[in-house]
Amino acid sequence: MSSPAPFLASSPFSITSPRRIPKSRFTYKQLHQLKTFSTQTPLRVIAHIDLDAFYAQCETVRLGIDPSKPLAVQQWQGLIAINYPARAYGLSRHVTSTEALKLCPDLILQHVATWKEGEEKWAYHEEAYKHIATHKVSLDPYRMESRRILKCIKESLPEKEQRVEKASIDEVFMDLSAQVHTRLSERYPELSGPPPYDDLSEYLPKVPTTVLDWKADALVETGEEDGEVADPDWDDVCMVIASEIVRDVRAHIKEQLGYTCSGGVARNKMLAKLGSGYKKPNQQTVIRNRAAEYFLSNMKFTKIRMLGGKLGDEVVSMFGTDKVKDLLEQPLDQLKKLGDDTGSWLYNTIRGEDHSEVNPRTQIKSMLSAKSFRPAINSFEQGVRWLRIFAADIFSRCVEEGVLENKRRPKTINLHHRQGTQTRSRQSPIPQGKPLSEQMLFDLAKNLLAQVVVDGRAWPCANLSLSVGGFEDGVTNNKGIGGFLVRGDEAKAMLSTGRSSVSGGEPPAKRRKRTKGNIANFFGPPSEKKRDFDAARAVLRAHQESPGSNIEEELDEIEEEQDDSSGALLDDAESRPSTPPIEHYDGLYRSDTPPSAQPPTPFDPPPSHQARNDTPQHSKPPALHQKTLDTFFCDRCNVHLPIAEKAEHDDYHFALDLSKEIRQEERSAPTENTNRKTPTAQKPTRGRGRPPGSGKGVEKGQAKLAFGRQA
Ligand code: DCP
Ligand code: CA
Repeated sequence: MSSPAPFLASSPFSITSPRRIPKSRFTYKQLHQLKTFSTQTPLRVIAHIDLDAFYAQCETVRLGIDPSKPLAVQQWQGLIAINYPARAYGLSRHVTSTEALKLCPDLILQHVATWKEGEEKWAYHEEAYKHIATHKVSLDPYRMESRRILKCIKESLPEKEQRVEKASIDEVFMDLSAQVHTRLSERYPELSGPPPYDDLSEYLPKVPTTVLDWKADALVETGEEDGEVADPDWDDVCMVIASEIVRDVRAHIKEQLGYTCSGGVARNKMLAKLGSGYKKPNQQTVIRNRAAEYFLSNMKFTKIRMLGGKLGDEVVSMFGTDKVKDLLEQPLDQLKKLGDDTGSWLYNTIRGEDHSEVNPRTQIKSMLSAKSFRPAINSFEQGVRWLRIFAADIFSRCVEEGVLENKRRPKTINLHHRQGTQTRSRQSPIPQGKPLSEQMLFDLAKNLLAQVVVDGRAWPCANLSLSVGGFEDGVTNNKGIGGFLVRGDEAKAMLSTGRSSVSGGEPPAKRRKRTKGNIANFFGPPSEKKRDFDAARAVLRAHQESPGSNIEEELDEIEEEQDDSSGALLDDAESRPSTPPIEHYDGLYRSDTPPSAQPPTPFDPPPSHQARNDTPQHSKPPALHQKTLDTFFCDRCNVHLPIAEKAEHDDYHFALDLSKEIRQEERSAPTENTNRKTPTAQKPTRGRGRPPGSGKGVEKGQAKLAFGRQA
């Protein structure tokens, strides 16, 4: 494909030359823009790296197993990662461990590490799959490896010319433009001089070669007869150089850490990601500009980044096709039926245009640690044991975020509690004046659970989760006393963003004086309940008496506000047939979402799932299970699902509601919050349930798997 028209100036022929020497299609200006990582130059080069069967490779490397042996990573009875030798036996994430062993008797099954209830550190436990009731999955080993890989990638690129963005636990984007510019100038001195007449709109000279060496790279076809033989231009040369860099980076990872990965090279993130998934494992694919249009037109748009989930489903149902080719025929105003910003974004995306930046800054806004209980738990004491794990888990991730160096720290802590169909949430500010510690998080969490318990009807509890949010850059110089306290307005904002909310099977609870509890709800507790209640009351009392309790007092002042957040969780639920166990996913919000597309929840799959054939079941369009005796009907998704999936599906809604609530809190400005009735009142009007616009390439709020803690 040729470069888009807007990039062309007058004519790629030298007007000063009497013989009209043919020149490049690109100008000096466009070449210079490479140095500054401009998103506008057609010479731009972006790479995407995706680890092959990541968790499986982590286990293979950790255990020193021959990588040609089939291995899968197990979580309870399911498989979450399958290496390529095992995939040859037809194994996928959809088979259980028992079925997998039937298909591949030599399969090595390694269970993920787990935290045991009440313990302070995760470990690889024997027969962990038997302990779903008392253990919680830990992704720390994979996070650690992920960090080492990121470090290795950064080491293999020149410090001043690198721009690397971690996109998920096993994916990275790299903007190679500046480095490519340097190599270009070194190799082709004719490019390093100033433009003729110092005019940056002059065209570059022609590439002095007609053949480029792509080594072992897979090149996607151009679809044109002369596409392959047409002379290369500088955009092709940029890609060859970028491809060399990617090859070196991949070799460095293999050499240093033993992992294989796949790479994609193209002019933007969207195409680069499609490239890395094109041929796996251990290969790299280049999508030259001349091939991009043809490559995309033969693709299902549901494979494109951001179109794998709800938005993609919506487009399919609106236009009755999942093919890019068909969608290309739709004029812009038709696509704008999806909303102005989304329509424009889609229009450009299917034409291969994506000017989003590679953003090296991690912008975690919240972290979540959760556990579904089967069987449910029944006491405050049991809950507290899990909270210790959650606090340890979250604190270690906060350390990675630089809380100890006061780089960033969270402002609020939230506890979500599910009992039957009812979800309760409690939130409190995290005191900002003293160093954040695991104990502090644990104490705050315990206090929040105690509030739920004294409010009554806390047991049996099917799901507990703890999250911290409102991450802000820390203040490194001395803070005045004001920095130590949450001020009235701020506290108000925290309260009104669902500090105490109930959703589900009963109407919103009346606002209570939460630190006092609601004894009326606790009619004649039998002795066990009484003990539970007393334990919770004791925690609340201790918390009130602690030196930091001035914050609570301030909050109590505005306690009487009506809490009307019960509707907050239900308005725009995504339909998905089932979900992975929520322990898999971290609530890690980052700034990388398509313009106007709904930011995924913390429980959305990593984007890699949305762009490949082996899409796991939870990111497919809603299942169309027929109604049978073995199904149940989910009225939120409007589908019949196998009864066996009910518990998991309920968890999914719980997780979804939770993430929406967190998101809602993240989005709400203090002034809006105090008046909040339901989220519908805040919803933007464009599109269906979309956040307000970004058509300017602003990306925000994508949920990703987290990178791990420091090794
Ligand atoms: N993962 C998970 N649960 C899922 C999907 C993925 O726990 N439902 C984890 C395990 C994977 C890792 O995330 O190893 C990365 O996901 P990918 O989709 O990139 O899959 P793999 O890396 O396993 O395989 P591929 O070679 O296809 O990238
Ligand atoms: Ca992967």
